[in-house]
Amino acid sequence: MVSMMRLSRTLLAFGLPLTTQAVLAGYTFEDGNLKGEANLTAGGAILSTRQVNFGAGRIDLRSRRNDGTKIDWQEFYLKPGVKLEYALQPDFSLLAGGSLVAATTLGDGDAGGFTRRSDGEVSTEEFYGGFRAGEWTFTAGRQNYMIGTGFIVMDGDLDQFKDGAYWLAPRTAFKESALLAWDHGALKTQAFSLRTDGDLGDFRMTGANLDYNLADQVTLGAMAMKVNALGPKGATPLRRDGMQVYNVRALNAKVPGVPALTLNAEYAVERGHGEGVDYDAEAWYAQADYAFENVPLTPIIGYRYTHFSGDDNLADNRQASWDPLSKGYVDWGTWLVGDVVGNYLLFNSNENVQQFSLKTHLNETLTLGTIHYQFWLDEKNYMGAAVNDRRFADESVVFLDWAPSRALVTSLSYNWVKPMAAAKQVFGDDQTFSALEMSFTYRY
Ligand SMILES: [Ca+2]
Ligand SMILES: [Ca+2]
Repeated sequence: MVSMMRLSRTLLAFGLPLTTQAVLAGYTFEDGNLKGEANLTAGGAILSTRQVNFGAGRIDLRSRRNDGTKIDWQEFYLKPGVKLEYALQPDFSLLAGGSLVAATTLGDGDAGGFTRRSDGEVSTEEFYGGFRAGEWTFTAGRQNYMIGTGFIVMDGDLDQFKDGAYWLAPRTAFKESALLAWDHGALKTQAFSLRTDGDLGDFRMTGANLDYNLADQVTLGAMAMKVNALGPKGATPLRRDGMQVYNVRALNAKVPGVPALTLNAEYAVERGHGEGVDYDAEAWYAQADYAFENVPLTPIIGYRYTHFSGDDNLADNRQASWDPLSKGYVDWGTWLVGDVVGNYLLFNSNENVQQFSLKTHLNETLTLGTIHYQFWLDEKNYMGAAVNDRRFADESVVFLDWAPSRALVTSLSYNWVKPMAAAKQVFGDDQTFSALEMSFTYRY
């Protein structure tokens, strides 16, 4: 379907719909019944972090070595792709597509210890075939798929270790997947079966999703799926075999008489049992954004509260921690909650977050924004260790996104995190963990 990554950060900033990315067709060609597109995406980032882990230092996840508090690194990737459609009849076409990702990490490796200087490789990203018959589409293989805003299902591949480019995260495709979609105007529904990569825990999600656009006033959605763990038992901290996930959402809701106000909300539960535990977790958010269209710089102010349940008893047979499964990334804070906290410290489980945002448009191509996040643990434990206080940290970011053309998107940001009681206790330090980030994405 669509792959957003950091490209869409600015598209969303300009209030363009997600489908705008379809406009970014690369080199297109048509020959009789065959039409296709070849495209190339290139991305790069230069990152500089200080007082990593609040002064406790960066821990390499593989060697457990502490590499100090000053971590600087660079990431690059290239992603060439091709899409083909061959019409056998006016209403029936064969479809095929594929792409490669070549990524690398240079310098000290990322601040979370997920990648090192030498990490990076070339691998197949998408590779699928299928057909379109009227309003029906069937595709199978390696492909991208996203539900809603990527709250639960979007990124099927965790970019870590030998993948390289942890922060840019160019890999998102699901493996050994099948997708049957019915696109009937305002009503869109899909049946899916998707396998994630081993870094994410190697599991399969099988279910169905439905979206209904109600007169452009709100898009209502619902999803139900089952999770099967395919990797070795105990390979991930959270168990998930046999889990059932149910999700309802209302996105881009307009309030009658208040066109400047946009509301978004979603609610999800994880139920069922397997691997000796009962699943009993929940996650939800509610967000309001207000756009001042007639004020200089057309500011948009926003507030969001997000809850990812935690587990008050890690020793019993009830797993109450929300499992983020294959959450994705579409824009600042969604669903990488805090560029520092979300990348290196908390991963959408056992977490409550208040988010205050302000975005302004300096001109057609420049967006200046700021976001302030306040983090609490939902239950008094962090990665399995007990803590005395729920208040975890505050993160702030100031970002400048520059999109001189539809093809090129660049971003400069400064992010800083102040530890609160829980983070101070966990890391034994109280410095401000900061990150200066510069990145670009170019798509032909
Ligand atoms: Ca990824
Ligand atoms: Ca429990």
